[in-house]
Amino acid sequence: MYSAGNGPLKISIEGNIAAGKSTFLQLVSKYTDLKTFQEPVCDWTSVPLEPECDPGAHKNLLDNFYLDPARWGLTFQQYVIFSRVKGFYEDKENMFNGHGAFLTERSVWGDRLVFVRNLFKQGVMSDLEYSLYCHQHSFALEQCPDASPDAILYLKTSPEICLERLKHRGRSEEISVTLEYLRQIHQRHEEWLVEKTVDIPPSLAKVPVLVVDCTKNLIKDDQYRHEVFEKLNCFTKSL
Ligand code: DCM
Ligand code: MG
Repeated sequence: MYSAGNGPLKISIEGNIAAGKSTFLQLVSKYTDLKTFQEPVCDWTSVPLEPECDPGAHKNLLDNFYLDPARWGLTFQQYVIFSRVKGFYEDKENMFNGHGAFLTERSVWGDRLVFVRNLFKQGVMSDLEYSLYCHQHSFALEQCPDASPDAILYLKTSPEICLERLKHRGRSEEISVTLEYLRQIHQRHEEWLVEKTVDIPPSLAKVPVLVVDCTKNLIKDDQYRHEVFEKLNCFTKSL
């Protein structure tokens, strides 16, 4: 079992948009005693404006991002990192209290190595923007090493199924998400977590990764869900 010299074990669930991460976390909460934390998407869809701007008003940054990624990509991704690190500080007691392990939906590394790297590779983020982001990201992690995961659970879902699930959940901001974009995000996950062709710091390269096929429906298929939870149980025990 993981010797928690620096607190409980933090497992990050990584995976494509609408891969089934939130559903998986709900199942984990229902069937195991592991603590879970969902991604703070509502922080991104409702950013409070300063009283000087428009008292009480909120802006939807996720919407801005999807409507104009070149204009809002860097701003949005900076806010994503900020909200994740802030969450670690604010929830620290709750997160780190009395639990041997907990699961978070995505991590600061998925943000950088999947989404930001993709924006850069697609030419949506410039060299300067990408470098600014990486400098800030590295500094934020030096200040808050707790935000880095100890282990990763990669929910691997085909981009075609992600698109079906995305349409089914019907988040209004994501109306412009295409199969092509989901394929890019899938490929960035594969390069990082399966092919291991991305340059990453040695501390991250040591982090164990469990890959779980999430193309099958874990809610409907009881036997498969049992199998997956058994795998997860062995994985957490081996850490
Ligand atoms: N998202 C993003 N960049 C990140 C993290 C998330 O663009 N670094 C987006 C992808 C989805 C939404 O936020 O539109 C989170 O949804 P999901 O729960 O499907 O991952
Ligand atoms: Mg989610």
